[in-house]
Amino acid sequence: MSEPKEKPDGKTLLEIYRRATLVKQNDERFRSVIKSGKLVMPYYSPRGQEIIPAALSVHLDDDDTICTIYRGIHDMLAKGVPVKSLWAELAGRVTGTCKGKGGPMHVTDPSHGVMVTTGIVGSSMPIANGLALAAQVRGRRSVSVACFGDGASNIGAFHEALNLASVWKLPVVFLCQNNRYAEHTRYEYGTAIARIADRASSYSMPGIHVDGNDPDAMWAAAGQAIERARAGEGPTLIEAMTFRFHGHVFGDADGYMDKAEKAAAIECDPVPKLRARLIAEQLVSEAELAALEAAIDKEIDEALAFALESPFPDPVELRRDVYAEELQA
Ligand SMILES: Cc1ncc(C[n+]2csc(CCOP(=O)(O)OP(=O)(O)O)c2C)c(N)n1
Ligand SMILES: [Mg+2]
Repeated sequence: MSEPKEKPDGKTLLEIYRRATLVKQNDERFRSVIKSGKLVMPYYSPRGQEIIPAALSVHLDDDDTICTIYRGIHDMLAKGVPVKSLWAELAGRVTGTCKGKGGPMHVTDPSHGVMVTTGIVGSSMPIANGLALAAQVRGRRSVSVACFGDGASNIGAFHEALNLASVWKLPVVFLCQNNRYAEHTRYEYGTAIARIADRASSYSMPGIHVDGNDPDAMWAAAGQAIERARAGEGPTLIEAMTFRFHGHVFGDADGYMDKAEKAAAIECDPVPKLRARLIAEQLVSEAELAALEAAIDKEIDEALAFALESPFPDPVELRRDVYAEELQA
């Protein structure tokens, strides 16, 4: 597939920055709150990967769906899950998107198209196919996006899902966020092929290998794949190259990561890089960006307070929304 040539306009670029900054600031606060002991939970930082969902989600609306993974807070925030209900859910409170019953590993918010978050590596893809099939059967124009990591592309479900999506021309985008590590395993140790995007040819669909930290390239790649899906032409595999700034899970000492490679990636942090570009291209002033960032911080302050003040679900909720009504005692 040829490199897309189109670029986002100034307004879209600013919106990509807003979404990426929300993810970055939210992540920084989350890690400090966990460190302080105010909240206790497993946390998988998406820091470093912000541009991918920010540049993807500006093409999507609430009817479009995503299925994401434990490291999917960036995907959820960019897709529009309200910060307050996200924090409440992660803290297991009744005011969360799933009334506190999903918790950090299973956030779901259908009103904003976040249909499932899963800790089972590879399982976002067949579920995304199901949502795409539903849209196809109902004649809707919505697109389904499966977010997953590089490690997940070695799971059987990846191959099964790509094959079926291609055979049925499903309106689905397979978005692999290649952050170079699967848990503690470097990419080269676990994956036989240099580019995951090349696997698309086995399933007769376009494969796009893109710098996921480049907002222009990521926006164009996502737009091309989404347009193809909406036009009924079938799925696309996007491999978005990025880097995970922290260890696999909060508290992981990350001694297995290449220190020089990590330092170089942090040096090229895509969020401040985009910030500098917005100013250099005179799309926005320093003061306007400072105001935007302060407003995001305030939103996060309020979300934290809201989550901490909210009650845990009543024990009676344990079985509610779990079994079909008729089967409840
Ligand atoms: C089916 C399955 N196998 C193994 C695991 C253990 N596990 C959790 S995360 C992970 C690594 C996945 O890496 P990748 O797909 O690259 O995603 P990333 O965490 O880098 O975003 C593994 C192997 C799991 N959760 N599910
Ligand atoms: Mg990975």
